[in-house]
Amino acid sequence: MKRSVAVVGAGPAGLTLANLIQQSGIDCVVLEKASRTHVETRPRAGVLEHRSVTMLESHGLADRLLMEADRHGTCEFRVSGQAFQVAYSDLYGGRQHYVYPQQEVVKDLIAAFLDAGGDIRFSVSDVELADLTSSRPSVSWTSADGVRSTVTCDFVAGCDGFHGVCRPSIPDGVLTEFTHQHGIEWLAILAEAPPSTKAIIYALHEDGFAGHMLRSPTVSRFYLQVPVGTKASDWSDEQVWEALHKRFALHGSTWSLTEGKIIEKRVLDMRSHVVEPMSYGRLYLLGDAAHIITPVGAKGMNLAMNDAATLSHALTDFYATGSETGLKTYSDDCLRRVWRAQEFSQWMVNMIHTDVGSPFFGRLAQARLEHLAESAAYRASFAENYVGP
Ligand code: RFL
Repeated sequence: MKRSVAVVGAGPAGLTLANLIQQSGIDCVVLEKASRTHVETRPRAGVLEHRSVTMLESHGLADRLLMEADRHGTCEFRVSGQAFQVAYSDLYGGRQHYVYPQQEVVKDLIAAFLDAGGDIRFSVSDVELADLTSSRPSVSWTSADGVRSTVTCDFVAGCDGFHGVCRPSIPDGVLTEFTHQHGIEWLAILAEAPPSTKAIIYALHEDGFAGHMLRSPTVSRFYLQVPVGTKASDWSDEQVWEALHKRFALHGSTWSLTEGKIIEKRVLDMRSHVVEPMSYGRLYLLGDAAHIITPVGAKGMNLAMNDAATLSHALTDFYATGSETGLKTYSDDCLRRVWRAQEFSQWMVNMIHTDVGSPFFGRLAQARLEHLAESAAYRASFAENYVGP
């Protein structure tokens, strides 16, 4: 089999790239380890930045999203039973977040790609990359019915997430890895409960952080900071709701938290990871394959889609004019955005956790929050980074 581009992984990065390059007339095949049902029902992120939506819209890929997504322009902080809100949309040119679950983004991108004649192979195994520094690299895989195939191509797009095979196919010593373990763990909870809020809530409590994110009119995501080393099974559903009620509580308010059936409970180990450069020979890494960011600030899915847009421009330019400029600057262009997001996410991690590092950092978190509550200039900077510069 011959294709211009082999895309490994059908998450937000791989599917965005596949759609954009297909629209530019560049043929590709997408190879995905999981089944179509699995990728279309895997709940993860749910917040899209204005920039990501504009990009999808300009390619005709945002029709359902624009109809169904909730718009958000305000978030709320709760500290010691008191709440204050930051109307970040008003502070940054009316730009808003779009609340739309990642599995719906994936569903829409798969449908658009297949409708336009795209080729996705689901449930593949034993994916192997070869000849990455030659002008004709190749990717081999075994299909669900056991047939081994190989595609030779001009470029390989490694969109297979943090645990994929693309990054490990790069020889030792080529990549520089930057890793930070935040020393924090969150219990991520998905519940069939209508949101109890119109704005994302970040609550700081002496027992630890709690977050209330929105996903849909019937499903909410919650986060609870838990002691490092905790297992999800250590927490019964009753304990989860009890902790959420306690950490979100407001003094002298009638606000209440609506409970529902808990459909997912998993522990997130908060870490950040970036590799440099994001390419090797004819292999380009995108999204989580190249960088992991904490969920604080909701940047992961957006960075993955932005990488795809950058690589799509570079490939389109290459096939239209023969210019390799965009391919050569791909890694640096993406890394600038990635490090800026990492910086913001780290800033926010430090602001919403009062017990990380040492008591000194706890006091810094308090000072940062007070600054945010009091200073319009500080809030404007927060708004720019939060909703996406
Ligand atoms: P993905 O989504 O992991 O997709 C990679 C795809 O590659 C497949 N794959 C392989 N395919 C073929 N061969 C192999 N050997 C393969 N190995 C893996 C996988 O099956 C999968 O389909 O990576 P991508 O496309 O880079 O997208 C990244 C985002 O998924 C990720 O950054 C976000 O989900 C992170 N994230 C959030 N991001 C946000 O922007 N906002 C949020 O609110 C947000 N919340 C979250 C999150 C991630 C979470 N978890 C579970 C990690 C909340 C959670 C709980």
